[in-house]
Amino acid sequence: MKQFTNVHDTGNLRAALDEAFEIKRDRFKYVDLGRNKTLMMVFFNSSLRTRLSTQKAAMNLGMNVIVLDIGQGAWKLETERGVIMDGNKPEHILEAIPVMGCYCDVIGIRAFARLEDRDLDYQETIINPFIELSGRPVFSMEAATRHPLQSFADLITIEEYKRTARPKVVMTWAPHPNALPQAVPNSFAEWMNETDYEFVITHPEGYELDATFVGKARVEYDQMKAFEGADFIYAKNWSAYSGDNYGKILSKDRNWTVSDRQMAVTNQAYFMHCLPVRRNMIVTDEVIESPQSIVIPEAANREISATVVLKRMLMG
Ligand code: AN0
Ligand code: CP
Repeated sequence: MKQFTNVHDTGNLRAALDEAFEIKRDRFKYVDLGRNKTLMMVFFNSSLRTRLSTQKAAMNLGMNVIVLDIGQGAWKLETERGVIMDGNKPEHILEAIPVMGCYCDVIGIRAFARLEDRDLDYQETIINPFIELSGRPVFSMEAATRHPLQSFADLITIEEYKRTARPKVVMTWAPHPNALPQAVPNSFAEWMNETDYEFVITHPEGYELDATFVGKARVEYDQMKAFEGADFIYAKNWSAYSGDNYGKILSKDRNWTVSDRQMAVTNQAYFMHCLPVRRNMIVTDEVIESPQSIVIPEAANREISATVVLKRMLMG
C-alpha cells in the first residue's frame, strides 16, 4: 500500500477486518517485517492516541520511530507556493518534505483543517504534497478532510460489539466550545457507507456535511427520533461545512449533549467517541461511565488499525 488517506485506499473491508483480527490475536506476528525500517510521524497538531497507538503499532512490527512536532523544536513551515517568505516561517514544505523522506521509509502526517478557507482545506494542501514529494508511502493521522485510522478502528469496534448482522449506527453532532474540523464525521460516514449497516446522521440545521461523505446515509434533524432503536451512538462535534458558515459554530445547544434521556430510546446502544471528549458538553458523565460506553476499547483498536496499515505499507 502506497498511501492511506481514505476508505478507498483500503480495498476490500472484509479482508482488512480479517487482517485486523489476525493482528489482534497476535500483534507481534509480523515483528520481523519492520527490521531496520523507520517510521517518521509528523505532527502539525496535538495528539494523544494517534501518537501513542501509531508508535506502538510500529514497535509491534519491529520498526524504529522518529517523531517530529512542527512548531515545537522544528522550523515553522510555509505551505503556500509563491509567497515571499519574509514572515515567521523559515522553511518551505517543498524543501522540508523531500528532506524528511531521506530519513525514513514510511511517513505519517497529522495536519488538521485550518477552517479558514474551505477550498484550501478540502484540497488537502499539506498531506498531498507529502504524497507527491516525499518518495515514501504516506498515511493520514488525521488530515483536513478525513481521519481514516480512527474510522478503521471504529469499524473494528462495531464488528466486535454488534449483536445483529446489520446494526443501526447513529452519528450525532454534539456541542463543543471550539470550532472543530469535519474530518472525523466525514471519515466515519465514508467508512459506514461502505458497510451494509443502517446508518443515520443527526445534527441541528446548518451542520450538513459535504454530500460526498453523507452518501446514502439518512439525515434526521430530530435527535430523539434518530436515536430510536439505535445499536451504536457515535457522538462528535464539528463546525459548519456549508457556504459562508464554513468553520463556524452555529449552536452550543446542550439539549444535544448525549445523556440518559436520549440513550433510553435506543436498543441499549453502545456509546462511541473518538476522544478526546469534553464531558457534559458532548456526553454526560453517566453515559460515558456506563457499561454501554465502549470508548476505551475503541481507542485500543487504534493500535490494531495502525498495525494493519503499517504492515501493508512495509509489504509494498
Ligand atoms: C480533533 C477533531 O475534532 O478533529 C481531533 C479528534 C481526534 N479534536 C479536537 O481538536 C478536540
Ligand atoms: N482520536 C484521536 O485521534 O485522538 P488524538 O487526537 O489524541 O490522537
